Amino acid sequence: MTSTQTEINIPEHSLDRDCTTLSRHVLQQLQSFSPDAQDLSSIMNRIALAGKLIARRLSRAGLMTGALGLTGDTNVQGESVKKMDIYANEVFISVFKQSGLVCRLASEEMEKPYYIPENCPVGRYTLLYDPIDGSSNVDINLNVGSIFAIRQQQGEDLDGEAKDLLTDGSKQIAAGYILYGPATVLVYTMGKGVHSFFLDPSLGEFILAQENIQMPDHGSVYSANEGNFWQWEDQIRDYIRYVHRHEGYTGRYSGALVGDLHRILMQGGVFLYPGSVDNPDGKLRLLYETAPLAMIMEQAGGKGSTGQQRIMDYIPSKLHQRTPAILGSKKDVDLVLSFINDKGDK
Ligand code: FBP
Repeated sequence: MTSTQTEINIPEHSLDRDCTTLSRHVLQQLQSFSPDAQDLSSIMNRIALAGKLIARRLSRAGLMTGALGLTGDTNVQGESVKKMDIYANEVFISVFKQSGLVCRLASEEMEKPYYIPENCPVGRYTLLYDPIDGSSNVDINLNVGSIFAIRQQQGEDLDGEAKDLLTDGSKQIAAGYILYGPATVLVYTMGKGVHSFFLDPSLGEFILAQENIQMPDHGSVYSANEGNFWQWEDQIRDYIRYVHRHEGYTGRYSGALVGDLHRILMQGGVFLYPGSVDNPDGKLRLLYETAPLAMIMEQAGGKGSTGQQRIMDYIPSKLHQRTPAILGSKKDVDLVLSFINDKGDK
């Protein structure tokens, strides 16, 4: 430092934190600069780019012509498709073109996986994703999210049936979500803790906010669509009656799984989307909704159950397999499970 320069007091930690971008953090997590580590860091960086593009579109959609509303089509889930669902789905595909990273993408909006020819077979990774989670919120400017998981492709998948994806959650190399709320937040795990990043619009970068997040063992929040109450099994209804009759519980349900789970990650509690008489497997999809979020919950000290088994152990029989879901703090998930396994002695 020359004698003429003024000493600028930059707290070491804040500069270092401001420079901890997502791609740098992934390399730190992997403690390696190997080609595989670089690939995973690049994949996460492209997921971040998809998040920035979707956040920008959401922030402007209300002023744009034709950005909101229905397309008039029905997707493989039998749901009416929103224009934002299609936009976001295309964004995830576009950010991986010409990357040599991801050969195959499987999404809630596509019956079959999408293959990026120029990335195959060199790209050994598959991205599974829900481009817009909480679609019922998107046209009324309430919080929505994107959910993702990265898996390694096993075999050549020559018949395009992606059978190698029909395996348990331990095959997820990374998982996470992006919450489009007042701020845009990306939360991810690579099996070494859960970490959150806030999008700094002035930098256009996701910057590290919290590392190794551990959720409380118990929280006051229970999150469920009680409008389905009479379609649920007795045991689930008994659990809801219990939280209604006992102090210290409060209901919170935003209609967007990502928003409800983020609250529970930060404050504790439990989210449940049980099976019902008509839909014993419930509504939520395993490979790009409940399995990625169960990995996040477990890495943060929580749990994810179908009611009968760990969601992470569940082996799907088809790409768009649904599972009942109970996700959240250890003690709160155990309480729900105690009612499910209850033999009438409560
Ligand atoms: P989408 O991915 O199609 O939005 O479906 C998932 C979801 O919207 C979750 O985000 C939410 O928790 C749930 O479905 C709401 O379902 P319901 O309206 O039946 O309560």
